[in-house]
Amino acid sequence: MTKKTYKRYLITSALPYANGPIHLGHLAGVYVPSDIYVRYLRQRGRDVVSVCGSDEHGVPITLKARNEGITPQEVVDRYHSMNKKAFDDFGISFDIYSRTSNKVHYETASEIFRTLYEKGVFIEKTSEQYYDEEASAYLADRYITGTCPHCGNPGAYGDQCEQCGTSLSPTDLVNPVSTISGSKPVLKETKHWYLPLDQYEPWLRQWILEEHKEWKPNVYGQCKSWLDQGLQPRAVSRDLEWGIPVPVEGADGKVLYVWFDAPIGYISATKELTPDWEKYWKDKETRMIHFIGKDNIVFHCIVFPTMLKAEGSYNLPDNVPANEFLNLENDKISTSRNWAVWLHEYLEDFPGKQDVLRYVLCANAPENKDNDFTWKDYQNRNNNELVAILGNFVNRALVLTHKYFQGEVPPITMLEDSDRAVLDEIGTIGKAVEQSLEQFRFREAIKTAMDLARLGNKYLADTEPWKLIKTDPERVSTILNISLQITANLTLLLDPFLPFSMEKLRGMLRFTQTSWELIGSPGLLKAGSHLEEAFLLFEKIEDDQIQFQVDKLMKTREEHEAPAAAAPRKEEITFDDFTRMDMRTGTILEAEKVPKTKKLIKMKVDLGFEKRTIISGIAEYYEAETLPGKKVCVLANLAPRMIKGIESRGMILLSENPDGSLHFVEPSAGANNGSEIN
Ligand code: B3M
Ligand code: ZN
Repeated sequence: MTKKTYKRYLITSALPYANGPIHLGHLAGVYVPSDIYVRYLRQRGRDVVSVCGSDEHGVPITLKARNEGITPQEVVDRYHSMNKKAFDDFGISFDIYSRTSNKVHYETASEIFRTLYEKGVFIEKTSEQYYDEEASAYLADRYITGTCPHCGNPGAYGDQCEQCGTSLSPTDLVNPVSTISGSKPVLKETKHWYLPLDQYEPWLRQWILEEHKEWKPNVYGQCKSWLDQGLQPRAVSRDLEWGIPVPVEGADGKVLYVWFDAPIGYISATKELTPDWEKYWKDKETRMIHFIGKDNIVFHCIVFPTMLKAEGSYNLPDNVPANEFLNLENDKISTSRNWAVWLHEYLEDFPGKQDVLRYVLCANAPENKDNDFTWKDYQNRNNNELVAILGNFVNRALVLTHKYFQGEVPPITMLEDSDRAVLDEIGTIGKAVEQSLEQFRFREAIKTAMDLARLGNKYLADTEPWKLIKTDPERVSTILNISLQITANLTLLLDPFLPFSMEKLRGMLRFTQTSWELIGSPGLLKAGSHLEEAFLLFEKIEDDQIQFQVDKLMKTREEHEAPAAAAPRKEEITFDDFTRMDMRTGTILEAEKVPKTKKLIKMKVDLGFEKRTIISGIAEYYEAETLPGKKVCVLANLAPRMIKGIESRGMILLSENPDGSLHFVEPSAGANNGSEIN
């Protein structure tokens, strides 16, 4: 466990899908924390390797290719180079940014699959899966959509409902539809290989729940809930064209499931980086840590460890400090709605301000719960913290030294008790930051590190060298020496968080050391050494720059939402098509919330000729108690559907606003129950 001392570290960061650019949610959740941690370890002189790369398989990539009419390879080539550059631009200092279309990755993933296959780990099973007869293709994961059986979301995917977060398999969907052709799929037999997670459950319980109680509560809790629900064998192959072919006999047209090959990408990347890769993966004295977002927890804590355990020769992760999600201006970040701040666009609008974003995303990281990024908060943290606290302090220390001592570090003439207290405090802050970083508490770490700049400001305000210079220049010499020592310590302490700015600051100080162990040691800057000219590390961000960003987002919202509400978006139908719908007026007699669901209300509706049970996803907008007596319009000849074990017969007509809110379509007074609507 954590108390053990390790010889070396292997840090992995989730491999982003190469189907789109990186946005600030990715950065905040995974890459800023992993980079801070890696830079910190390097400063401590640890043997550390940081690996990442593009995840180039999976349905999201083929869907993107299909939408744009290009090949999957063209998609991944485009986004691999774009994302590699974005990470580089933001100082995310991976030792390697690889990709899962590499030869070495194909070999590594195939080899691990074959080892498990030969060990008899997999279960081979033939089952019925949805098949699109028009497209002649099996429909896995996101190739199929339908209604979520848990929350009634009509746009749930075959692998997950994004509305309620439940993980699904295609056969769970109500009214499944192929996303390739839009047709209704049929069930057809196919053979796949399954990883029997259920057999590993006792071991997983012991390993996670007993031996890794130190994992973050959000991670531990999610694992516990998976384990408590009972694990099922999980298919690790798919009937798809894009992916790594299943490397055994009789597997034509089948590829490895993307979540089988992607985490192996960490291994392949290490192989590509160094011939010494095995010591990072197999030597017990290496500590492996996975940085990921919360949607990847099950794969990194349960599935991948089971694969590694079954293989037998690899290390398991010692910790998986997953973060929650970052929202943007109170709304979920969404690629399809373009509700995001893309890294490349940020840099166009704020050139040179990588550290500001790194700072804000760390200070406000979604460490234990989802969090919100707002441009206002970005501006405030820049102006009130980076400019007013950090920038202001180091600038005063440097400028005053230039002014009173021609840019030469003045000596300490005599230390007063208050000076000693300040010098001691540097070491104390250093230790506290170290503690926070070791426990993956990055928000706490950056806040404490900034306390050193706060201390510097307070020291200058208390000692007022600008007043003393006329009467007691010797005292000012000590004060500025101490202020410059604080500044040098800041470069050490803040380097993991603000690497670009600290490099500049080291330049101004002509200070070249970076070792973490030096924090708090006396005399980092030698008296008599010369400083470079001072310039401002941070600059104020004005209201109009922030307004520009907010307006840009608001414009996006209008573009994506208003037209969807206004323009007709279904194809023309004939009058006959219309008359096939048997629509009636009715009255709600009874209504009650369906237990354990967020949205569903079960109603009994009087249609005159009969009373029907109908389930509707309206609980977020209407209280069940208020519904009896309400007149409604009902599509009466809709095929019955089982929802949460209840048969729903018919559909109540609702209008949906662009914000998703639902409103009853109500017949006016005088309409009887059961009257036809036409
Ligand atoms: N590409 C999923 C994601 O971006 C996936 C991570 C793979 S890590 C091995 O959320
Ligand atoms: Zn759902």
